Amino acid sequence: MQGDEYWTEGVASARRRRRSSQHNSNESPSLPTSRSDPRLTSSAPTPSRRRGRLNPDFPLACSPLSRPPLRCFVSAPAPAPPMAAPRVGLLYDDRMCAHATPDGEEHPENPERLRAIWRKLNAAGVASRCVSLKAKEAEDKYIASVHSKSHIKLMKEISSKKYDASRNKIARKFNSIYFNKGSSESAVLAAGSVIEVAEKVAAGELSSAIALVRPPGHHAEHDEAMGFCLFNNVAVAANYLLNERPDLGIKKILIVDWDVHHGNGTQKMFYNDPRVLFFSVHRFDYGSFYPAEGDASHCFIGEEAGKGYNINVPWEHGKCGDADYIAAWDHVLLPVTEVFDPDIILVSAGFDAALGDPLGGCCITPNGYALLLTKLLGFAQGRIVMALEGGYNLRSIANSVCACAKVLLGDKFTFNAPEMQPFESTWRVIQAVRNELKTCWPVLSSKLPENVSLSIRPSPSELNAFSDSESDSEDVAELLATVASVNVIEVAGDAISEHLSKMKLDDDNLSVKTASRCSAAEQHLVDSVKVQNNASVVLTKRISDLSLAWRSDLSRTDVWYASFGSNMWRPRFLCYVQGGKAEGMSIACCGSRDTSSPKGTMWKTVPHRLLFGRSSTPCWGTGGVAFLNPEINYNEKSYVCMYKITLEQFNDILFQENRLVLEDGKDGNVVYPDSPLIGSSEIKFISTNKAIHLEPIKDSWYSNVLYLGNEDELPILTMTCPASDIERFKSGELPLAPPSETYATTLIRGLVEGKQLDADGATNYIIAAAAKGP
Ligand code: Q9C
Ligand code: ZN
Repeated sequence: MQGDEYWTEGVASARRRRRSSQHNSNESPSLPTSRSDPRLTSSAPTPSRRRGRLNPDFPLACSPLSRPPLRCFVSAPAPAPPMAAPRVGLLYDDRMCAHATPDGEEHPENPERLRAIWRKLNAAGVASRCVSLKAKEAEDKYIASVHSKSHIKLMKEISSKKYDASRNKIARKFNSIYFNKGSSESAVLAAGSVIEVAEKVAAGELSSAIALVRPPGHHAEHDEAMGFCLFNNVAVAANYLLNERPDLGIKKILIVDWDVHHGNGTQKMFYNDPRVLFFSVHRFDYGSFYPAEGDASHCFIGEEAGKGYNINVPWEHGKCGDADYIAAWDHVLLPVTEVFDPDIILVSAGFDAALGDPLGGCCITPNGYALLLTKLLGFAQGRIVMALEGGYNLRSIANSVCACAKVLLGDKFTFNAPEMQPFESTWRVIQAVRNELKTCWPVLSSKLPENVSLSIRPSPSELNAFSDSESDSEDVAELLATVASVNVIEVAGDAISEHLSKMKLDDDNLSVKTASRCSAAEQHLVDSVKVQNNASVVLTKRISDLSLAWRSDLSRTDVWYASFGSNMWRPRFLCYVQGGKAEGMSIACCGSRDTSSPKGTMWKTVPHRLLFGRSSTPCWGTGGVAFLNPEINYNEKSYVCMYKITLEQFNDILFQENRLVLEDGKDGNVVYPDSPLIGSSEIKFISTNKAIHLEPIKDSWYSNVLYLGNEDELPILTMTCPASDIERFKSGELPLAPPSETYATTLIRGLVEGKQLDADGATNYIIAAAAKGP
């Protein structure tokens, strides 16, 4: 089996079947893509033929790179015999909602988290398919296997009357902890509940189980509450199985901690214990991400007998998604798990790496979680216990848990490889982890194929420090390798569909969605979460320049922003306002400070020539991007879609277009430039001079703001290259190139959905512009 790619035939063929129909439905019939039009891609390398998605011979969830073969793992769904449906335990109990902030202050770790998940599981008809379980208190002696006597005493007494006066003060002594009168009971129930389900799964009474518990546990240390965690629920349950229940035959436990934060508590509790393989994948951000201790690094591999039984995969940044996690699974976790051969798997299942989470910043989709879990089901005879840890976007956690529950219930999934690849830093991290552990786990000692290093997208920082290294990017696009991801159609949440219909989008859009990109639909979903969940709004962006006066000044002036490129497609434009990615985009936008929707939309044609120059972009890969020749040319007629937005928002779009928004690495904060590029005086200058060249960003591609006239007394502005660049395009100093397939598709979608042209007309319009040059 070693070195083979394997999966069950049933899954494989179901996937193959789904993939072919999926591919057809991927393109709406009225929208031709450049894929169907060779004229658009003839001179740019087209990676699509090489994508696993289009190649029925490539196993999904595997890198399509064929030499040398990478080991890929796709496991069977539930191993239950055909007649017997898996018995999936689902533990939910109101009593764990008692733990809340003492005076009703907003907090991301609040009781609504459990209720939102529970409501979703019921609405989706999932809860009724599970074996319902109620919470159970943990006995002190079990908690004592990981916590000090004094810690147990304090946690159990903190809610009592005698602490009424000192409770808050004690909470403040801990890091990120609150207590109220319900905390003690909730904490004891959370730990006891994970014991309860773990015991039933270990005993074979249940096939697998989900414990919806709070407070979470993985940050809690031997003698300390921390990071919203009071008792380390998963660690308590693991020790219970190992120490208290030899009768159940559990000798080796794998703990998979996919919460976005490092499971510091759990790591310490089993650091020299070879019976427990602790695997944590988390944001590390070079040591700055919570809990911001160095021991989250990959160098911490365990000690003494436990050496090699602690595995950290520490992301360097906060943008990881399905493809990155799947790469960590395929190239670290699963090979080791196969050798370790656990008797049961406990998942510290935080969902704060989910798309839309206000604390995590990552973008795992429900489908992504479904595949991560599916891959685990192939081990330990499918004995999996999921215990909730973090996860703070109510909608995201509800959909993600629901997807996981369906996986455990054995629902058939179709996994579809996406266009997204892991970040370059993901390969760097994975390679470093393998290196560190290869003496302990020889299965990790093979070198990752060199080509893997090309199946990457650039790092976020490289993208920020906008470089013009076209040849590298071409290689990347050349090898647009689908290192793996999924599209679990069946898992598409009802809430999403519900939302889609509200957004007047066809439900079929769901089938267009691929998991590792934040599709427009998902972005809408995230938007609505922001609107509905005030806590999320506050936490989503902690921007350092809130107080800057220019923002409030410019928020009172409206302008029309005229887009001639991909922003003509509204969902893509909205990414610049609300943040995130629309379908086809390989990197997410941070959005504007003010995320309000445009106050108006209007189409026009302008007397400027559209051209496609440069040869690759961070977002769209190989191929040119649209520019408007700043010179008026009455023989030309270019379409622009205008959005009425504030001048503040226009500046935020300029910042994003020119990659001036930085991330400070901590908690996903973004830092905008502290002064505007276009203030009121620049507006005045523009309306007389028709254009302004932005000297501070003269080397950026869109350093030229053009004035295209007025519409209801507001200036129409666009951003393009300076006239000097047009000369360089003409001389050949700067390359001209047709748009990439995805970019062209986006432009065409904009024009078609904006009702400016029909599909053929739009395709021809783009082709003609690409052919003419400046
Ligand atoms: N700058 C869990 O997800 N954040 N805990 C503190 C201080 C604490 C997260 C931020 C995050 C704790 C279970
Ligand atoms: Zn967390």
